[in-house]
Amino acid sequence: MAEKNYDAKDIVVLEGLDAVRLRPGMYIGTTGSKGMHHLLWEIVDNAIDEISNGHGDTITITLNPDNSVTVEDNGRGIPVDMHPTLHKSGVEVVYTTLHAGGKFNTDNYKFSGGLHGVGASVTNALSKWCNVTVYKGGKEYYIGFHSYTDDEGKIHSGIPVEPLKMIGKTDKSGTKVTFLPDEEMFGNIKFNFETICNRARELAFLNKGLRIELNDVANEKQEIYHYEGGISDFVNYLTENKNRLFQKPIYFHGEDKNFDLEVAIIYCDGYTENSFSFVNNIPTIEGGTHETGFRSAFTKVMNEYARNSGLLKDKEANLLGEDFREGINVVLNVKMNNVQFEGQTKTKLGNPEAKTLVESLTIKELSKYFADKKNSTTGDIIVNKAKGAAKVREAAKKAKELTRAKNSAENFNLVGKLAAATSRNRENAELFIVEGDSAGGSAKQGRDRRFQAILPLRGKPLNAEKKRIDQVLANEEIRTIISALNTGIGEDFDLSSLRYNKVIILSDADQDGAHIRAILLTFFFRYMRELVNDGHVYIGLPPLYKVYKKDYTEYVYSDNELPEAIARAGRGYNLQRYKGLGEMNPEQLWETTMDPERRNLIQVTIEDVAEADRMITALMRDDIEARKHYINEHANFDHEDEFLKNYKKI
Ligand code: 28F
Repeated sequence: MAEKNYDAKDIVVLEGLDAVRLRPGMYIGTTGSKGMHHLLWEIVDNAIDEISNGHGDTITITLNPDNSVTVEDNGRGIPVDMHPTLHKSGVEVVYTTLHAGGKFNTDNYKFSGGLHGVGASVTNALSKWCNVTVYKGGKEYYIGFHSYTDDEGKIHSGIPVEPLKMIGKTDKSGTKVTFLPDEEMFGNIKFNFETICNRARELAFLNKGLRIELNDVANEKQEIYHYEGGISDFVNYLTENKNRLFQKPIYFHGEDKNFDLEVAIIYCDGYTENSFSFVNNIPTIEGGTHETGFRSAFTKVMNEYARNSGLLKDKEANLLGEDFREGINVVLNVKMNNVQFEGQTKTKLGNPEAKTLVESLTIKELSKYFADKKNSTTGDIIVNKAKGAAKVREAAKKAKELTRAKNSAENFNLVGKLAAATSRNRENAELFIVEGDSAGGSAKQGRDRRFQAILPLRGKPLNAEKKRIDQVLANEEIRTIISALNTGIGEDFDLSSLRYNKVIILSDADQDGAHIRAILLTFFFRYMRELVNDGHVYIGLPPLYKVYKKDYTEYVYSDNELPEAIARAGRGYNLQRYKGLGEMNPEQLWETTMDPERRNLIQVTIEDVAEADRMITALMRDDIEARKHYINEHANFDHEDEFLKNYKKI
């Protein structure tokens, strides 16, 4: 597409900045840490837009010691000329006008990302101050914005201190922005280096060739992300801890007017599907039309390949989509205009044209890929893997029919282990899944039986990562959980049948407990993901210590807090260390771990599905050595462990 060179007059003007301070949630979702990080991503998105349109290649993000953050790119620099009717520089318009930007004019940039496309003015509106430097045409320009309180006590933010001015000469080209989030708005304004690293890595994978440098000045940390392989490198990264069935990922790219598609595929020896899709760099966690289009095209092309190569005989039935999904790892990257997001968390693509375009482009490009003889080994591996899956599917279907009657009788017994709650109200109902019979016994006695149900788990439930669905279903512990929750699993999962609003995993604070917890989370992640996405899964934290004296008791939940608790207790204190839940009597278990007023819960949220998946894969590996290695590097099964760090503490 011919690119139009535009200037300040092209900026579309819609609204003023006050709206943002008034209702920040509308623009950045929350005023918590996630919302604050959003301020940064708005700026980074603009830099990415510029670079992905062919101008520049590097973005640097620097966390400064005063909590401000600097983003710089080496693009063309935001336009500095005067807007003809607003009589302000292009930079000032972009930073003070809501919805300002070429984003709404498809002539300017082919596609535009932007988490919600609201832009830099939102960041400015929610910052204490914001400084912008533009390097353009041999000159350096500067404008500063700040927030202040007027005589009537009203706060004004994003106000230019002076108009844009030329401050010197330069041979650089690009834009540099530094801002300090407003502490009154966000409370804690510390950026999280690791969170930023994870998203920056993802952005570097999704935008081949883009270089992102991250610096944490105070902690002297630096990371650089740059992938010439783009999403092919991404699927390799995602499957680093798995056994791949072929070495080079399938990769193709296809385009149509205002539509770009890029797909990378690799198969591994497991049975689960791992698909990650993105639209304009935004993860579409709930999938949508682009995924649907891809699946149908992939199944079609692979069946054609299977027939043409003689791997599937005339008399044999076509392989199903689900057969091709076992062990597949896909990254689907779409760039398009006018995206519509739907679904519970607005992470599902709704545009109907995305289905047909992804479908036709995939059929075209993937057929081309397999027409090439040197890719036939890969094709054969995939078809043979799918044939294996189809065989098991047929066998499982027969077995299921045979045992259906028997199962319904057994399910009844299984739930017999469950100490149900007396009230039928689901709203505040809680299910505690408790490690071990003795802790289970204490929990049954200590609970508030009106709304708390207890399910004790003997032994370790089966590792859901390594098994096919029929084996998962055959496991007694897992079946007990499924029947207690009442939702069904996998494709049949139905959230509206859920009997408990909170599902709380209670395991010991040791290696075994962590393993059980990881297994349960893997199971929920693989077979009841909606339960997790919808925020029903929690981890209960039992205390690690009791500090006590004659008339004084304090429970301590982490090693960090212990010294302070000891200081509070003063001289002559006693210290008890809990090795497991089983050491607590029913009253203690209630006071410390079950009473909604006093307990500590961690809500399991999968904000970063890709990282959670990598972690789960690593933790669940059969290969003990690799697992140990991973655990040593990343996790110490404390309450503060790495595994829990991705999950939000409530
Ligand atoms: C550190 C953050 O924001 N980089 C940006 C550009 C470049 C242009 C531009 C941006 C004009 C009409 C808005 C330059 N020359 N980094 C950034 N680099 N915005 S933001 O244009 C702004 C649009 O609506 C640019 C010619 N065309 C565009």
